Amino acid sequence: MTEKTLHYLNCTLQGAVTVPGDKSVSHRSIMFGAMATGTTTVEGFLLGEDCLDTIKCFRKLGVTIDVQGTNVTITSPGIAAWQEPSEVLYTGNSGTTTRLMLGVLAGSKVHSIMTGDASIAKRPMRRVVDPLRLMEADIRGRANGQFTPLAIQGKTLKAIDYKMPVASAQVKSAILLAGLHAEGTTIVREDVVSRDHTERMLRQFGVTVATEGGVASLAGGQTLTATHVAVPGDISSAAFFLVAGAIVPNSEVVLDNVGMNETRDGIIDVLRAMNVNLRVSNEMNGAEPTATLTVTSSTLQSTTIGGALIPRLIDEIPILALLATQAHGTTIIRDAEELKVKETDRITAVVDELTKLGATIEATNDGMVITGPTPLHGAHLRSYGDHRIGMMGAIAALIADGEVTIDDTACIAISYPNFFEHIEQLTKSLS
Ligand code: SPQ
Repeated sequence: MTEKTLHYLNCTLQGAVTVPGDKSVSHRSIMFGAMATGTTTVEGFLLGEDCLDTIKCFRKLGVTIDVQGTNVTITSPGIAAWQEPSEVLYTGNSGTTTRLMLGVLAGSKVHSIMTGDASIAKRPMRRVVDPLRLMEADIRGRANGQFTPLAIQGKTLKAIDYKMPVASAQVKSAILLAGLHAEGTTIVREDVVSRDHTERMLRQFGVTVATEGGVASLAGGQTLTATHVAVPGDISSAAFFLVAGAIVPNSEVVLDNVGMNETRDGIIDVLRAMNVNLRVSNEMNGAEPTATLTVTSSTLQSTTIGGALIPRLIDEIPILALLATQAHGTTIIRDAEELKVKETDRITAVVDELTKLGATIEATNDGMVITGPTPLHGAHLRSYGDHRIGMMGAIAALIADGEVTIDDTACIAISYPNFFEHIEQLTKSLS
């Protein structure tokens, strides 16, 4: 636990920062590089704790992974030659590691046991275990596989045609990755397309994946070919400085190389709807599209966030709730009940912590209602060990009239290790 007290007097944000690599893409680069035979190279890798835990898991499977700054080299004998781990695979705080690895390990040739931290121990795993069991996966775990620790005996699987009950890229990815080791063609159907990094990156590794509308499918028996992966900046990390630039008076913040995958960029639509001054430039179309984003402070207006937009910005809702406290009118966030099963219950956490700062905010069953603009004052906040709640509190401190203390800021290193350095870099005191 690292308590931090923040007090910014009349500050403004000026300058440019490069946000760290995308967490979702970084995890997948290690997993896919480990599944492929040979040497995969990764640039722009996120050195966040979650992704470092993914690396440690694969080292225990006999994969050689060398980290030099944000460049990573993965040398693997291929999934068919992984060694059976003699130790438990520890997935830390990472839902992505735990859920995607379930799909990968279920189709491997090894027996393994996975467990994570106290937050992971409470997050639901049946959403992945159930479809994998339909594929004949052999997975045992606490509460019949709902919670970690989970034991997985790898084997050849059977393809399924699966209609997703929740919008979740983790569930979709686990099924598709298991489908690589299944007899037949695995099909996943979604009402709204969740983030598609798995489909895009599998293609980079030479796998044929069909995607049309909300349907993704692949034939079993395909192997991955080692390649090079360029990780874009994480739009979920950029979100904190996009909002900071919008709410701190007289600010201009430039963020380059931000991932602009259309299944992830819902925040851009919301910023525009809320009248944020945002410029998108230098657009690049690689395997993952990127752009430079420039934001300047402005008069904000309320909006409604719900429906198909939710999967495109689910991780940005805590920081968008803070933005809404500074907007004129009532912002409604709905259809976001998935927030309750993230690192913590993010509906309760956001409402409780923003209330302590003086916001007018109420929780609903599937989101929250925020009325603004409200001046924020100092408070003693909790992060609940959730990186995104911790960062929301720190950005709130930039506009709070008084000291903001956050009980545990160490968790921020899960996705944004140099977050406070970037705040330092951008803040200029006017007093
Ligand atoms: O990995 P983890 O802990 O689940 O991380 C979070 C986050 O806020 O960083 C969610 F708590 O991101 C998920 C995201 O919410 C990462 C992810 C992925 O990489 O596939 C998909 C989303 O989760 P889900 O449950 O909708 O599939």
